[in-house]
Amino acid sequence: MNCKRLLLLSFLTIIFFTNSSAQQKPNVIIINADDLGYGDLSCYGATKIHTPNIDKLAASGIRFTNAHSSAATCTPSRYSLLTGKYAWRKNGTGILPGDAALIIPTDTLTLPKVFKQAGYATAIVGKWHLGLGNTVEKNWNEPVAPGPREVGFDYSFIFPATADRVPTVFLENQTIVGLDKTDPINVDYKQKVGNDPTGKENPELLKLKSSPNHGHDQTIVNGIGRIGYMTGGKTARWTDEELSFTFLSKAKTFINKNKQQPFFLYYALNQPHVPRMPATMFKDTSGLGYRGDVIVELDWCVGEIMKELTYLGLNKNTIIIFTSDNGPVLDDGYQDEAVTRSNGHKPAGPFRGGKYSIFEGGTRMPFIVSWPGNIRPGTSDALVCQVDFLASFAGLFKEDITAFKSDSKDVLNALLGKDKKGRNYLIEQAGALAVIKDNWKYIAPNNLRPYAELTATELGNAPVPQLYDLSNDIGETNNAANQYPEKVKELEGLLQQERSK
Ligand code: NG6
Ligand code: CA
Repeated sequence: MNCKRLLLLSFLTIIFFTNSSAQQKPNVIIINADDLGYGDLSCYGATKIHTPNIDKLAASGIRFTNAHSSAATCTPSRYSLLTGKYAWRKNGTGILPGDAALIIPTDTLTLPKVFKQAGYATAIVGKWHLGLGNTVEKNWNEPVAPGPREVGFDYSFIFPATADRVPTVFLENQTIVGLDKTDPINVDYKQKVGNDPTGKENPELLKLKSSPNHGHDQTIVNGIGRIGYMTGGKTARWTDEELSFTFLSKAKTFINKNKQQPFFLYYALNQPHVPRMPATMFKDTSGLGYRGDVIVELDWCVGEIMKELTYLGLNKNTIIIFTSDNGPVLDDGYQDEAVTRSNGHKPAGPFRGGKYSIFEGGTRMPFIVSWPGNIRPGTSDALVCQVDFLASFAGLFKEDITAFKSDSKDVLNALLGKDKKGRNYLIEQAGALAVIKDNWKYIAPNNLRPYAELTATELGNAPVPQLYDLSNDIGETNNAANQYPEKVKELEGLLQQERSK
């Protein structure tokens, strides 16, 4: 062989190996919906709502029936997903206002950092709600740090908190998008700033009225009253009807840019969180009002991502995990007909309670893992939690995280359908804490209110120990604590042990 041919051959070999080793690592997309319940998808038994794209994802993967978020509200749930730690161990991890400081320490290992160490490009597109910057007071008109980048995301396109909290703007790589510097943004959660109309003073300007006594009557943006006050930044404010398209297009761009190398995308959808304001093409498509319509919209977004992966030839080498951050709620602050038009739809499926609740409705999540060609489709009742992503992917990449103190368990085999059990037990968090182990569920006694009037939620709190045998009482209606004192003791012991860690 002459010298030139040898050179060419070695060059081709290098290209081949670089490419093939990159190809071997699967891309990972975690799609996290906001306030979507176990019963909100047709593949989980919904009959009044149709979610054909997510159903297709489920049919190509594993549909979990005993999978959980670690908390029944957004901030602690998302904190756990990204840090691998239970949020109840740390103060200040409750639902954050839109001007909060970052609550994830920048020197801790996180899920995106696990991917980065394995050579992945990482991104978050969607809802953040974990705080930004080091302080509450901050200049929103300059790049804000620390934030997603310091937590491990190479690229971020987010909104800071929730769709019902100011500032109602997007940040790309921690800089507000489309801001006119001559009209600076000012945000305040204590008092009104500037002269923007508020829902309280100018209800006649609202296109979506807030529910009585829920608040959501401060600064009006796009005809919707929000929590918190803001002024300025008129060109940067979002239009709610475009939220899903904006996030979807940024997610697709990230996928396209990184199609040649392994990537991790955390796609944090905001549907069906309030305010529910679907794009026009989805209005009145579900028959259940805007809550149903934004679920149809969410399903469409998932379908578009799947189509894009197929178009790029990445569908076989991409793991998609679809789940939600906490259970469902109908009236969470706006008069959007979610209650009056629910038509018998059961957003939490067979479970009791919902968002905010320590009953299963609060944290038992829709949860689908798809990896075409690599996992056998089916259902699994293995006990898994979003807090486990960190250790499971570290396991996949053979990263040694033994020195890292966390609550995350390597349940990779369960996620891939090879293990039917999952974790031994799990601590769930709402106001109170609960333990779920085998088919038993124990809720620690507490003095919190049992019922939230505003959202009509059974919170699951009681001053006495509660024990439910989920094998024949999935709806947690029959407290069996007196019947099984030993079981109560065992599970209370586990809880104490976890608390003292
Ligand atoms: C609550 C809001 C609710 C929602 C929730 C956060 C009131 C009365 N209700 O405090 O509308 O924004 O916070 O939801 O203010 S979460 O999914 O981000 O946790
Ligand atoms: Ca939520």
